[in-house]
Amino acid sequence: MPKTLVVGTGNPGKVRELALLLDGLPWNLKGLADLPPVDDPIEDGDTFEANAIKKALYFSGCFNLAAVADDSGLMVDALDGAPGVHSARYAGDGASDAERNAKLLAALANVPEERRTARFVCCAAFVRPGEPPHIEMGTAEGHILFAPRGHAGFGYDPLFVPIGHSLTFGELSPREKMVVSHRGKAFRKLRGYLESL
Ligand code: ITT
Repeated sequence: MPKTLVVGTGNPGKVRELALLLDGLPWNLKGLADLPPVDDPIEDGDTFEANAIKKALYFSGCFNLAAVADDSGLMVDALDGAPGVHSARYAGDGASDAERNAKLLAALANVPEERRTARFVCCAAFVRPGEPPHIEMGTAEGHILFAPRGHAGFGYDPLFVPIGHSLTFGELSPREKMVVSHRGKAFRKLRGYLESL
């Protein structure tokens, strides 16, 4: 009988990507929408690793099941790595993706193209009840445009062009994005670990 794996994210964009990345594993995937409602985890760590582990431990504990979670964000060199671990709340609680993107463009208004380098970072964490967490990292290097392009994906995708591409993450198909994305890289490694268990 397949074991159950909680996919611990409340972000619908991540839910779609993790469904693709974890498809076909011998685990019965359960999203938070398929489970009894629980409070949001507290994400007060200073690093992607700390927050990913907190989320996976929290959801594993809530349901007494194995759980995966991801903590991720965009690090912009000209902003000393901001928004970083604060990417989700960069424009305040309850702000939209469009508001966060507008705030990022305003912060970079005077930054020329050659200094608009950035990277997405993802830490994927897996926790089984009673076992230590297992984490995997992935990064995607690229640069930030002067205006959004494309409606695929979520978050900062319309502003981010991965290195070696001319299209943004918002213009690439979900599968094309996964080939080069931070989340694709982290979860392909985690997938290998899950297959080895
Ligand atoms: P969960 O904690 O419920 O998973 P969240 O959106 O709060 O959802 P994070 O704390 O990891 O997740 O915040 C990550 C933010 O970084 C996310 O809300 C986006 O704004 C941004 N981000 C992360 N990965 C991204 C991606 O692939 N494309 C665009 N933006 C991304």
